[in-house]
Amino acid sequence: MASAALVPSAGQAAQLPTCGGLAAILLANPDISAATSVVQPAITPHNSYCLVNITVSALSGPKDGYLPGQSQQVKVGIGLPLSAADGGKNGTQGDWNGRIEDLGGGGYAGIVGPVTGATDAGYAGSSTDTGHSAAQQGKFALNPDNTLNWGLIRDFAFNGIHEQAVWTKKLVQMYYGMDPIFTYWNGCSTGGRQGHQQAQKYPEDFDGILAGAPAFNWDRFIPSEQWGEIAMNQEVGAPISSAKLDAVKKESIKACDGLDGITDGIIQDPRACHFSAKSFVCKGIQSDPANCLTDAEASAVDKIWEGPAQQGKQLWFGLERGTTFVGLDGSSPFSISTQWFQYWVQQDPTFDWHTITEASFPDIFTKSEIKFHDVIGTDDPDLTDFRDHGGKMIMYHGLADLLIMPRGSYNYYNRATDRAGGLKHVQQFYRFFPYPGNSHCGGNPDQPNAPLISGTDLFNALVNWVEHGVAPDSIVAWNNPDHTKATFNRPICKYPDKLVYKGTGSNQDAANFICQQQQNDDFFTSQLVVPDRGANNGVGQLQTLNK
Ligand SMILES: [Ca+2]
Repeated sequence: MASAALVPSAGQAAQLPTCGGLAAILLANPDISAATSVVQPAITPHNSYCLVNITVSALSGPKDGYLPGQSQQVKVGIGLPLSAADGGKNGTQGDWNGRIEDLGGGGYAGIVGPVTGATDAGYAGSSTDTGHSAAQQGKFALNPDNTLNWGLIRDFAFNGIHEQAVWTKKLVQMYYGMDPIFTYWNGCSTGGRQGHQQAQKYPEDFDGILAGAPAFNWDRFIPSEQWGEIAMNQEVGAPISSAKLDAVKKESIKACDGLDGITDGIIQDPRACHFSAKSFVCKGIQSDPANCLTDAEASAVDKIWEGPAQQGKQLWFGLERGTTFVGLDGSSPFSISTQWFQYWVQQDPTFDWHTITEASFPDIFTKSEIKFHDVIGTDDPDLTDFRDHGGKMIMYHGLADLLIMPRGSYNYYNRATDRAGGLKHVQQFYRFFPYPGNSHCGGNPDQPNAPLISGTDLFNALVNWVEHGVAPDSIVAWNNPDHTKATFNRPICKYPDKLVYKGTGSNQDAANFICQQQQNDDFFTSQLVVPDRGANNGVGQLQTLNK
């Protein structure tokens, strides 16, 4: 449950430090190696707030996994709505609404992002670079002698976000003289993995977690991001042209749009779509060769959709049909997975991914899993402590995500369901909202009628669940961020509930749909993957949703 609020008396409030005074107090702490604290002026559309930048250096040297003489350098930026002492007056204390909203990162992190998304709404909010600079991309993990820097890896995987949570809370206590009433996490992609990491490893830290398109299962999905390039290299000898990939993507949407009963340009559940690129092979002289595929190209595209497998057993998931190939299967591979192979798995900056074949892929996939599952897999399905703490978590994922395979989210959610004792138990504290036709963390370029992920609406639903006990069964979404310009709005149903058209009225209006409650997921058996060799903690075993 949330910490009890302690409202400072007038006398206490008078003794609280101003923003400018926080840095000196912070620098007296031996774990803080750098600190600044400066009031940021209001610049339209942002309110004025106090920005505290700190560097946490609580760990150092070989005993903590760093190089000799190297110390932890976790940078955290913390935004604090102005306290009463700094002239704030519109909230629980000054301009502060009494709550924290910590914000997640993207990719390999490395950036202290803006915090005005939190402060403008009255929240104290923060962001961390997780201990390294974005300029290094994935290279930070490898020391000059090609050994792994486990200190920096652990900072990226979990220490950085924990320090972010701890120090944001400390700053709130210092600046406002009271504990936060409620504490939230909000992140997508890497931020979605970080949210799950908090729930799994630091279950007391947050009352509510919003986690989108999570980059969990990191040790398995990151190498799988390169699978398409490996398949194209082997089957075709080069990347397939973007025009051809675009054409076969459009064909897959056309083929599978109607499976859900409504021809609206949206594939409601791409797991129902089994369109094969072989039906898009050029047929004689009538075909336009730029608008169809060779046999070899069709074989590669089917492999991209099916995902990597070993002797017929699924290792990980592929891109969903209807998803653009430009993120992972362009003229050059996705840099996060290329660097993953070079700097993490092989520990060899000269490693050339072209040497990986379809046949050797399972070995390098397994190597990734064995080396990094425990540090960054972030797929522990046991959320008991988070549940017992009173935590609530909402996960969402666009079903046309061009970078992170949505079936990884179904897979984790099903494992968490099994561990929690069944659907009705897991839904008490953890709900999943799959967004048809949406891309990575939002957007719907290929299925433009698809109602969009709204981080704001999802976050508000989370707050309502945490603070008022209203568990969301559905979230209404629009296909334009400006709702007055939207042509479609639909409810997004919590998984595994089904969107059902009532049979009368416009099928572009949310009012004419219901979310039909389901006790089971018809497509679940298609999500099985081979057992997780990193931890052997239940992945791939048939689990029972229907308890
Ligand atoms: Ca449809």
